[in-house]
Amino acid sequence: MRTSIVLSPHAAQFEAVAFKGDLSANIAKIADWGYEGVELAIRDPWLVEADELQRVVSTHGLAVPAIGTGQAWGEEGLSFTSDDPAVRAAAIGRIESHIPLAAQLNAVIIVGLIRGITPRGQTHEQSMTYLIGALQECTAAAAPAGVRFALEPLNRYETDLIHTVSDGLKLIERVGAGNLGLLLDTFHMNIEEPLIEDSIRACGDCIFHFHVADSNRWYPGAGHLNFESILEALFATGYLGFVSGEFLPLPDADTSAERSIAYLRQIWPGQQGCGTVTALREDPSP
Ligand code: LER
Ligand code: MN
Repeated sequence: MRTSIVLSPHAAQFEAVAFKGDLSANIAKIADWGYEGVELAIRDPWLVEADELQRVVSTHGLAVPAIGTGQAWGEEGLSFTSDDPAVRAAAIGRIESHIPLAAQLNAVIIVGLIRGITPRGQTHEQSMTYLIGALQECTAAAAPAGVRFALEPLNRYETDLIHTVSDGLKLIERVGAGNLGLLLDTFHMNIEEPLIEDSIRACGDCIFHFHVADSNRWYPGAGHLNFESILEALFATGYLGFVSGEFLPLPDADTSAERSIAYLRQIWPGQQGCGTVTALREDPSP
């Protein structure tokens, strides 16, 4: 298993990101704890200096498996499904501006909340038409650079568009691009999927990235999800990517990051020491 954890190189409002800012210091800590990768949450690629970023991650031997883009919605309101054509064009432009950085870092680009929420007075089908068009445009722009996109099903409390693996797989079919797959997030899956493991199995080779958080969005091991069987199902699909921690920085960022990797390594299928899983489960209360 290769593990990564989400880091935003700049300030960000989204809460389930353990590390924000102070790039060098955070990357050094993440590498020291044994992570092999760092997932970057970037609002606008113009905010980061790509060569310096690459230098810092390479110095610490870390890969960058994915770039998260949702801050452009959360902090600027950019959306693929806005009823304002200028906002839709800006969202597409912003996502396309991630392509050179993603190519340089060999990272997948995440499509989460940049898809937006259906505005009042617009039909769901109209939003889906806009979403499909935006994804067709972005995937076509990225294909020559070999860059891939991972669409993340999100729970119903965050958006009305694409909640489940089934929704995601249907969307991929309608977009019709080979460089579009899914990002599965155990936090959202716990809310939306009938059975997480079955939904993972249904994806086959469409899983381009994977987020882990427990049922309460704390680090894995702090809630009631069965990560032994979830990871077993994930790797049975042939998934070779990263298991990326996206959880609340509780009881604090460092503790959550350390407990997450310790727990995941204990339960890794085929690894010795599965009998100690119970001992690693700790009371998550601060
Ligand atoms: C982002 O990866 C995510 O999981 C969402 O909850 C963001 O809103
Ligand atoms: Mn996620």
